This record gives sequence, structure tokens and C-alpha cells, in this order.
Amino acid sequence: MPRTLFISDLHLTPERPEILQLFHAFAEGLDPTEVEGLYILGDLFEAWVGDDEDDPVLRGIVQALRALVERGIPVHFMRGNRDFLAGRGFAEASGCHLLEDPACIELHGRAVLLSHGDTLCTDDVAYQRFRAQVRDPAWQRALLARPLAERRRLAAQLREESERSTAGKRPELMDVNPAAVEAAFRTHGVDLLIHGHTHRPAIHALTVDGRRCWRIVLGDWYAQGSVLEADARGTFVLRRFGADAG
Ligand code: LP5
Repeated sequence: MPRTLFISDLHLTPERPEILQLFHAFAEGLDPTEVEGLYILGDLFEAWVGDDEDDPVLRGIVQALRALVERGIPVHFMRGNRDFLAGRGFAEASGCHLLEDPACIELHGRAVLLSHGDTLCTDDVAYQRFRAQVRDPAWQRALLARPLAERRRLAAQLREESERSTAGKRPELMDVNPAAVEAAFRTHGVDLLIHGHTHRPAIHALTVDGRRCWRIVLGDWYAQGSVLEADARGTFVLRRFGADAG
């Protein structure tokens, strides 16, 4: 039975060749007669500093997406907090359809809400302030006007700053806020939300205004691959695969 696939938080970088290899094997192994579409819900890249990126490894990832689209598998891409600078140039080169965050899609007759997930982490006030700044179009225009090498340096500094900052935050602070999750179900009138970002893969059942709802959290690709598969019967399977999947 054809399936729709959802992935996020691959954090692909030349520095982790084994996960790059896993991604390429995953993409090449997708069969258009079995896969109706692939949704990438953010953080495909460890860091994307602009669509003029010329690193051969990162361009190879863009090519792999394009090859999927040319083989007849539509690829939908939502920006995450690591690849929020992916724009029209990336979409044209990869053939991906860019999704806004959040996006409501129809999946086999059911409305499903998709998000990277960072906007639901409302207790992390420092991050939300930072996010508002880097998502500002004027800030992005000014940044993208700087040379590629400078943007790479800034991104590396920002990563260091982020690692320092997250090391000092309580884990619960970096998870979704229950009220923000409920508000998302209520606002969009859906009973299923799929997101990534928190790296806490799970299928959660909850009740919102008396309605049974489901929140599916995608896994990261740090030690293995992770994919959510959905079929037309309404079955969702969260699967790990590759080296350390167990
Ligand atoms: O990414 P992760 O999972 O480690 O942590 C996130 C939040 N951090 C971020 C920052 C990104 O990691 C940075 C990646 C940049 C890649 C693309 C760059 C494009 C070019 C940009 C060039 C300027 O998103 C982290 C959350 C955590 O998720 C959990 O939700 O807590 O948030 C933070 O750490 C933010 C801090 O709390 C506040 C940030 C202060 C920034 C200070 C600026 C320093 C100036 C550096 C030079 C530009």
C-alpha cells in the first residue's frame, strides 16, 4: 500500500559522513510506486547559510532531492531552526515544494497539521526572542548580503553560542508547552499534529476540548535514521533504521 513519509532533524553535514550515506541510501531506496510523497519538517541541514551555498556535499543533498522529484516523488520542505535561510533558490534547485510553518495538509481525507515544532517550545523565551529576530525578513536580507565565508563563520559562532546556552537550560524548558500544543489543535481544528525539533520521538494521545487528538514527534538522525510512515488506512508507524537502530 502506498505510503507518505515524514522526516526531520537529519542535521546533515560533511562532518557526519555516515549519516550522509544513510540519507543518500534512504533517498535512492524510495520507490515511486510505493511512496506518494516525502515531507521534510525542518533541520535537513546542520546549517544552511543561504541558497548560494556551494559546498559540494550540501549541493549533493540538493541534487538527491531533485533526483527524487524527477523520479516522481513529490518532496515538501519546511524550514527548521537550522535551515531557516532556505529560500526560492533552494526550492528551484531541489525541486522541493516549500511549506510554511505551520502547514495544514490533507492526508488520505484527514486534515493534518505539520510544524517544525520550535514555535511550540514557548517556555524557552530566550530562543523565541532569538527566533523572532532571525525570521525577520529585513534581518535576513542584511545577512544574505554578506559574503558566504562570513555567513559560515557567523553560523559556527552561533552554533557555539547555542550549545553553551542549551547546556544551561532545563530539558523540560526545551520541550513543547502543553498549552501551545492545545492551542494549535484548537486553532487549526485538526486531531493530528506532526512535528520534530525536540528530538523526542513518540506518539502522544491527548484530549483537547473533549476530542481525542494525536501528536507525533519525529526522531532525529544523530545515531540512526528515523521516519514516520503513513498509509491510506490511517496507520502511522514511527520507524528507526540504520546503524544503531536496534
Ligand atoms: O539548534 P539546537 O538544537 O542546538 O538549539 C536550538 C536553539 N538554537 C538555535 C540556534 C541554532 O543552533 C543556530 C544554527 C544556525 C544555523 C543557520 C545559520 C544561518 C546563518 C546565521 C548567521 C548569523 O536555534 C536553542 C534552543 C533549542 O533549539 C531547544 O529548542 O534552546 O536556542 C538557543 O540556544 C538560543 C539562545 O537561547 C539565545 C541565542 C543567543 C544568540 C546570541 C547571538 C550571538 C551572536 C553570534 C554571531 C551571530
